Amino acid sequence: MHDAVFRNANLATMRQGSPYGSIEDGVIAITQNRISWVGPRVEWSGKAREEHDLRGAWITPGLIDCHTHLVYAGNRAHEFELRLKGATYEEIARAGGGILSTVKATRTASEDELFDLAQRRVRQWAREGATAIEIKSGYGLDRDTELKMLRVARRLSGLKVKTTFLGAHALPEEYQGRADEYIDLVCDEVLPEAKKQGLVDAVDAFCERIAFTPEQTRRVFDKAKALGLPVKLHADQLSDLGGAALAAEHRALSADHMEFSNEEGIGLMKGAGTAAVLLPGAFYFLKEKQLPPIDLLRRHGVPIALATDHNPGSSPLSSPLLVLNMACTLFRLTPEEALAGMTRNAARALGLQASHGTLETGKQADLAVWQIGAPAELAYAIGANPCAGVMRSGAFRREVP
Ligand code: DI6
Ligand code: FE
Repeated sequence: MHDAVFRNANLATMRQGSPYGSIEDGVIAITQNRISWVGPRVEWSGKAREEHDLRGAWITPGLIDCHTHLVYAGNRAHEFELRLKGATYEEIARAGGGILSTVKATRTASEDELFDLAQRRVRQWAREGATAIEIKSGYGLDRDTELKMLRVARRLSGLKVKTTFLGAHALPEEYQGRADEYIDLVCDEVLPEAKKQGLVDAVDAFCERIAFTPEQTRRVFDKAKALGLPVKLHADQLSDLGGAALAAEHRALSADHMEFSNEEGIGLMKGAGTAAVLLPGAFYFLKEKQLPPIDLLRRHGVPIALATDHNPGSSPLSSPLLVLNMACTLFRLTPEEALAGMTRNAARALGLQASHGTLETGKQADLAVWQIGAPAELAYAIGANPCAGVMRSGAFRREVP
């Protein structure tokens, strides 16, 4: 006997093998927060305590946003104005604006203020069918504020949250000219404490001309490894520093951005099981010209995930559905690749592939219900929201908060 069954639904299971892994006129059953049966109606003969008629709606795995910087205070609308007058993102960062201006606001904000801001943001993801989100620290750049950000991320409700420690995001003002000493602080003090307090699921770094060198990134990754934490990398966003190869060398869960990544690095990623996370929101908002190497990723069979990169500087984007559309219009992904990017492959980029990202027996019952006629509509529409509800851990909510 199953706990609940959803009938009269079309299922985009996102299993590999057929387009969207789709099952029209399908049935999905849930028992103890897990998918206990999934398949076509004609093969279903089970019984369930609760029955729901979905009247032809589509069900997909809940969307997963695998790269965000969602906890912060303030905003950077003023820098947007400066950029529209011709300043570049790198120039603003070098002049002490950019990430460091968000660091100031985030250090000043109380933990409860940060929590209220983040909790309000998170609701928008749930409204658009997301059931899981990754959130990075990195706007504290000191021990107390990094820990504060991670505690806030852990307190959020409504979505499953994976936290990532991004202490190596930018060099704080008080360490100007002493980047290696700052990396000492990150490795010797902040990261071990965050780990000890149970606040970290993975470790990330920004390897870039305006941030940290490959050598400094290596030190952070070695420390993460010593603490038993998986790594990911902001790789080759603005220039090719060999980020893709560096991520692969450390068997990273993902290399993210990748606009300037080279083929050698991409080949190594395949061997290391490292996913690519593409971030069309940042590409769009910074008016980047260099497209990520989509064809190379396809040719080498590297799984492509997508995410909002939500942050106040380079991607103030709060819509997972718009990411699907942008991935198709800007990066020429197919709507199916886009949906895989925010389900199956996003789960991989977070190390959640055993429990999330597809509709399969045994996986967590995290799913989204959509009023659409075909799954391609999710990537096609701009600004529409056909989400009729989400289910997380087996609890269905028609009225998403
Ligand atoms: N790359 C990005 O796109 C964000 N962080 C990063 O390393 C930008 C963060 C910001 O501008 O506040
Ligand atoms: Fe980012």
